[in-house]
Amino acid sequence: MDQSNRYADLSLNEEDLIKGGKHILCAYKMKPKAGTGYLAGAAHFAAESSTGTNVEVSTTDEFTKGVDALVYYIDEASEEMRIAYPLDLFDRNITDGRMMMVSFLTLTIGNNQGMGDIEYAKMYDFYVPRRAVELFDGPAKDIADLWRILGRPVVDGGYIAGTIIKPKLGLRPEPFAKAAYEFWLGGDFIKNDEPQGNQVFSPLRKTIPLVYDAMKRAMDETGEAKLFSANITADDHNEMIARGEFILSTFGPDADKVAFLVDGYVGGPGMITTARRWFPNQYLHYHRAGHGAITSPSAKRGYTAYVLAKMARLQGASGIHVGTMGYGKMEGAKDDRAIAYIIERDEYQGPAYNQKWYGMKPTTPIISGGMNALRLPGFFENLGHGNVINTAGGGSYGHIDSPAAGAKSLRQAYECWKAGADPIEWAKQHREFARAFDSFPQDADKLYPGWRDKLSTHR
Ligand code: CAP
Ligand code: MG
Repeated sequence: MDQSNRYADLSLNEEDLIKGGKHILCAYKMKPKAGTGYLAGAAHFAAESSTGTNVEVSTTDEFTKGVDALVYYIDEASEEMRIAYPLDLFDRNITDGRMMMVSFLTLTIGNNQGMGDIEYAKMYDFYVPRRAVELFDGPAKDIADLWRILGRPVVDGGYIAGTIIKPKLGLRPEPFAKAAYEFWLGGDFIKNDEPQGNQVFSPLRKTIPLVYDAMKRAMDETGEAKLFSANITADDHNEMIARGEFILSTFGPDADKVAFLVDGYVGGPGMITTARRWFPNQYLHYHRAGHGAITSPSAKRGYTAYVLAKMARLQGASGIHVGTMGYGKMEGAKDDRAIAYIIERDEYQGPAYNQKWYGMKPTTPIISGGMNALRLPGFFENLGHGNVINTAGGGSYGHIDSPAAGAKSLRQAYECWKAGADPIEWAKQHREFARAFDSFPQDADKLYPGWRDKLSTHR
């Protein structure tokens, strides 16, 4: 059934829709199944994403039609489809009237992902009007709060050298805390790896006190504040609260140095909001493990990593992993810079929409995945700044001298970029950075050909 007479209005003007401020706009790459006309497929997509189904129903009235989602732009050649969703379609809390991300997802990227007449559709950008920005929580804490704790300027406080306790799993409490202590002797920030929690061989109630003890000893020895991002991911809301409260009570006077890590993609929006609303004093660290299933360029359905990051900021993530833009081990490309820019700036022109954030706190780009000191200078050059949290697991615990040397090599790499120095020349004056060449010789060969001879007397 062709529903384009109801669910499409190609006379609508995008600028007018934005000026009107009463619609969320979504841009998709969509291809209908063979035999389905492009506009007909798009209209059915909009119907299933708002007020319709595959047939007319007798209960529809004029009011209903007033909240129809409407296809307002298509270009079959580029598989471009844009839909305007009336703000009133989206569910609101009965407790405080706020909007909720699960409703955005269930409408704009819900049933429409499995329709019989749609080959695929993937959201690559969306626009929220000012009113929607006002109605989402946004971040409670941001990188300025971390820079303050670290004794840095709260504007452009720069690079936060971090790691992930490795191996990913298998450390019992004592070796876990030892690994933390050894990194903190040189670095700023440690996170649980995304699956680390309360495994039977590393009970959280035993591990966390030892981690706090390690933090205190490292702070005493270095005279520097340290940060820990503790994973509180759990299916059960009450379990998350129990973990968070135990961790905060354990860290006691240093609880402000604890961020909470949530595996937000696999956990879903509810898990993020549980952390955001129950622990508003803690930096909320959004790990996106699993996102590649739909954000990968090889995936034709779902949404992009850019969309994921934008949703995370609206939800209140203080920081989210944005990938390594082709410099690390995970999928990525240089122009993934956009994923950082959309969450850290107060306005940004994305792939389809210009988004203003009206002062909503920024979300920190968290850079992780195969990074080490050798890969960082090129990364910073591409991004254009270093106001990020970098968590390098292999890049720290794989340094041949020590985790602390690994941490120092990361910071030295940042300072090398900031100074605009040649990394080989910089390595001659910075031992831990030089030893990163020996630690990761394959990277060194690829990134700095001839390094062995040039650094022969400096390692
Ligand atoms: C990195 C990491 C990160 C992923 C996340 C891992 O470890 O801890 O979870 O990189 O990817 O488990 O692989 P390494 P992204 O530093 O040892 O690679 O940041 O792209 O979501
Ligand atoms: Mg990990």
